[in-house]
Formats: sequence, C-alpha cells, structure tokens
Amino acid sequence: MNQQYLQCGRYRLTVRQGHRPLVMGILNVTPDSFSDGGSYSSLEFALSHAEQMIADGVDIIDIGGESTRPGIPPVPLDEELRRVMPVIYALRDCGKPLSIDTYKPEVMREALIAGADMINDINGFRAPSAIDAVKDSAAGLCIMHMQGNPQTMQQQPEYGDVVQEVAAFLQERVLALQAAGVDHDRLCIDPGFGFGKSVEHNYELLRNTRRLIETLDLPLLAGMSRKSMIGAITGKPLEQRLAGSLGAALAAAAQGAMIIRVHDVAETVDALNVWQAGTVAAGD
Ligand code: 8Y7
Repeated sequence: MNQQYLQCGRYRLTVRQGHRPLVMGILNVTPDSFSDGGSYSSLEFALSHAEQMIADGVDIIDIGGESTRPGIPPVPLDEELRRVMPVIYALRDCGKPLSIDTYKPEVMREALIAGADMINDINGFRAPSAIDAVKDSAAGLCIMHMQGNPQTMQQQPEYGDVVQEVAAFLQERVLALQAAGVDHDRLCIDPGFGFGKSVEHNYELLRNTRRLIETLDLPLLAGMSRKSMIGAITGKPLEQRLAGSLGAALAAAAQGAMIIRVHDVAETVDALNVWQAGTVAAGD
C-alpha cells in the first residue's frame, strides 16, 4: 500500500504499513448505552466515557447515535441529531479526531459543519446525496460493506465468493467517491464484520485482510469488538469477549489492518503496543 496517511479533517493520521494500527474507540450515545439509575444524563455519560478513552490512548473517537445491532429499528433523523450534535460540540476541541457513525446524509452535513473529522458510514455512502454531503469537506471517510440492512441482514447472508464480492463492492464505492472528486487519501475501507455475514463469512474475510488491502490499495478498518463472531469461537457472552476481541484485533493487525474499532481502548492499546514491539516490520 502506497498511502502513508489518512486525511481526517483537521488531522493527518499515519497509516503506514509497519506502524502500530490506530485504535478507534466506540462512543455510543444511545439511551440503552448508559445506566439510567444514577444522576448521569446520556450526554454526561458520553463525555466521561470519551475522557476515559482519551486517557487510555484512543486515536479516533467514533460517535454513534443509532444502534446498528441486528434487528434494532432505525432512529428518526431528529432524534439522531439530538443525541449526536451536543457530543460533537462538547468534544470538538478534545484533541482527538471525531468520527461520526451515521448513514444519514443530513447527519453527515450537520456533523461536518460542527467540526467532525471523519464519517463512518455502514452503508458505504450509498444513500442518495451521501456523497454530496461529504465530498467538499476534508473529512476521512470509512466505506463499509453491508449486505442487506440492519433489520434483516443476519437472516440469510449469502455469497458466492465473499472476499471477491466484498472487494468488488468496496472498489465500486471507492470509484463513485473518487468520481465525485474525493481524494484517495481521505478513504479507508472496511469489510463490515457481522453486517450480513455468517460466522464463516466473517472469518473468511478476516483471513483475507491482507488480500483486501492489496486489492483496494487503501487502509483497512476492522471492527470485530465483542461481535458474535467472537462469541462463536469462545462460546462466551457479550460481557466476556474482551480476550477474544483482542485476538481478533491482533489477527487483523498482523495482516496490515490500520484502524481497529473497539469498545475496550486501554486493553487494545496495550495489546497492539506489545504486538508491535515484537513484530519485525516488513520492508524495514
Ligand atoms: C462497525 C461499525 C458497527 C464496523 C465500522 C458493533 C458502526 C456494531 N460495527 N462501523 N459500526 N465497522 N466502520 O457491534 O465493523 O459495534 S456497530
């Protein structure tokens, strides 16, 4: 991969092969993501969570106002804005790039005006006007593959050659964004683990991380933290998937993944730092 950095709004992130992968910390701003019993509002909860992630060494904060777990109904536009915008304003000057996890062009536009540095679209900028919403900014763009939609995607995932089909989809979206004038150095790709994929599809994709990076010639983001693909191997419930998730992160890192999206920032930073210290960089 020739690309040395990812242009991410106000930031230029190093994504050179042989460098430690960046850690993207998941910041959910959904009513179900904080315990309602105490005195915290969801905004206060999100801000203290962000502060902790920064102390733990996070590289990018991924703010999401809509849960995209399989089967969860979509959140209306005004509700998503109500959740996400105050967090962007509050964290704008926290010193870390802010990524917004949304597939709604209106949210992309508002977030970019408010100073977001990256748009993470699980829908791969396929919504009409999604490309228009982002093309004139300097924001980093994560293009994720998803088969179907979050309501139905896990019902009957089907592929001939999953790696080939995901690569072809990502290539088509890269070309669509570039045709609209988006610079190559703003793009990263993501196979979309768990988004319309069986456990076997997910591991086939994970084992082919290197091939995806070489085929697309772009930095790759891997999001496997606590997902059912981890549960399928470990037999562990959601709250006991940290060790399995670290294993997945290292498997992706070893094949050149450059951004790892996780819930557990401190543990992932430690794991990647030790892995990096023990790895002989290719070509160095
Ligand atoms: C991913 C993601 C989720 C992922 C990217 C979860 C928003 C489900 N997963 N974005 N979002 N990649 N780019 O369990 O794998 O975190 S939501």
